[in-house]
This record gives sequence, structure tokens and C-alpha cells, in this order.
Amino acid sequence: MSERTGVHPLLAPRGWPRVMGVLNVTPDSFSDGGRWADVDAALAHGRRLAADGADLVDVGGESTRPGARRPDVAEELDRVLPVVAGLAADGVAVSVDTMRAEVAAAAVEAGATVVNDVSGGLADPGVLDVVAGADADLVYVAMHWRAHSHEMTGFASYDGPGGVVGGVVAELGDRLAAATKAGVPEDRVVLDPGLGFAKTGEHNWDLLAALDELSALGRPLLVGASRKSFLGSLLADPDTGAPRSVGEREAANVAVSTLAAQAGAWGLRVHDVRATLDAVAVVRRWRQAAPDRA
Ligand code: PMM
Repeated sequence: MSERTGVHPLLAPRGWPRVMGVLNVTPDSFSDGGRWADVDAALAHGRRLAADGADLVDVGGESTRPGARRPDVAEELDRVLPVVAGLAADGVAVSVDTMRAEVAAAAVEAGATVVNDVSGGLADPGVLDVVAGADADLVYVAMHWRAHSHEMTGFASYDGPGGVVGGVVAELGDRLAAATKAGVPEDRVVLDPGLGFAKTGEHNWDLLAALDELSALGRPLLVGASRKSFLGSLLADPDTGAPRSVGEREAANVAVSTLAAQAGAWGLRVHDVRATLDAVAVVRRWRQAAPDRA
């Protein structure tokens, strides 16, 4: 196990969010599925995200769109490893988006410095052991999650105290406790409300409006709106009710990023890094003009 002393550079307070560029190396992710399934195309896109200013490039080999079929481990490793290794060799900071210990371990070996586990250790608790036992000083992202994609819509009810916000705070708190129990240093954990995962659009909005309550868990927050369907519904055609297409949701996504930045989010997981950084620049400048009111 590594010596983890001091603040991790990715988690050092700086007053504005880190931007995590999404790189789904999958045939079927809802927003960019199939576009970067080929290694060279994926590497080129990852380099572009980094050149655009991404603090991290998040490489994932499993689509989590509602109803998606899981790849087997070998398939996920095949998709992810060459891309993680290629980007890391170029000096790009890479996070691996996986729920599997085997994939997390291989990706860390290949140079990933962040493990982004959308299940927060629920799908495969071995991920927590990989992070806890790694030689590298890793950051662990634990997202709120209840079930795999093919069945998650059946888990989108929050009848306990505090509704969806109370439920997510309680369950993320449990994931944080599980991570630390496994030996992951608490100060290396980032939490994520998991927009769209076992959640309706209403749930997503309630969570976004309650980021301060999630912050009370004491850990930095990552927000992943990434053109998800709740934005498509928000912008639905008033005549037909048809959701706005994925490719035409970016302006709304930038608005979410702006408000999340203002609310103090640690990180924004997005497709358009440049547009997001423009929004972050506005928030920073606005605060500079009115530091006491920010
Ligand atoms: N969303 C997706 C995949 N991975 N990871 C984190 N930490 N947070 C998210 O919200 C998240 C994620 C699915 O969205 P995509 O198809 O845009 O990748």
C-alpha cells in the first residue's frame, strides 16, 4: 500500500471544479456510443479532451444506459486497457469508469489514477480492495447506484425520510463507510449523486437543487449531467412532446454545469470540455467580482 500523505493534487481546494471529459469506449452508450469504439478514434478523442483542458479523461467500457447489456470482463478489458494505457503514456490524467475489480486493477496498472465506480462498491466490493491496496495514490469516486442498468428503473422510488435527497444521502453515506472500512482513505473519496441511475427526471432535479445537503457528507461532489435524458425531457418539443435529441442538449448541460460550479461541486463529468470550461470561467470571474456574495 502506498504512503498517502497530504492532500491529493486532484482534491486540493481551488474554488472551481475539475472537468472530467467523458470517453465511452462502447458500442452502445446513449450519448456517444459507437463513436470511439475503435482504439485510435478513442485515443484521438481522449487527447482532444485533454487538449481542451480536461483535468481528467474518464474511460469507460460498459454502457450504463437504461436496459443495457453488460459486456463480459474480457470484453471490458479489451475496450478500456489500450485507451487507458495510451492516454496515460501521453501524460493525460485518466480515470477508469468501471464496476469491476479486475478492470479497476488492470487500469490502475496501466496508469489510471482515479477509479470511478458508478456502483460505489456495491456491484463488486473487490473494487474497494483494489483501491485500498494499490501502490498508487488513487482517488475513488463512489456514485449513488442501486441496480444494474437492465433493472434500475424498477428501483427509482424513494419513500423514506427526506425523499430522494434523504435516500441518496443515506446510501452514499453507507458507500463512504464501506470504502473506508475496506481501507480506502476517506480523504481520497469523491461522492456523486448518480443522475439518472435508478432515478426519474424529477429525482435528478431534486438532487441538483440539494447539492449542499449532499456536501454535508463531508466529501467533494462530482456531478454528471452529461446530456442525460432528463435534459431531453426538459427541452421536449411543446407540440409533439418529443424529447430534445442528445446532440442538442449541450446548452442546457452547460447551464447545469454553471449552477453546479456555483453550488461548489468538485467536479463536472461532461462531453463538451471547452463549453464547460467557458462556464467555469464565467463562474470564477463572477465570484471574483463579488467574493463575499458568492
Ligand atoms: N454517468 C454515466 C457513466 N458514468 N460516472 C459518474 N461518476 N457519474 C455519472 O453521472 C456517470 C458516470 C452515464 O452517462 P454517459 O453515457 O454520458 O457516460
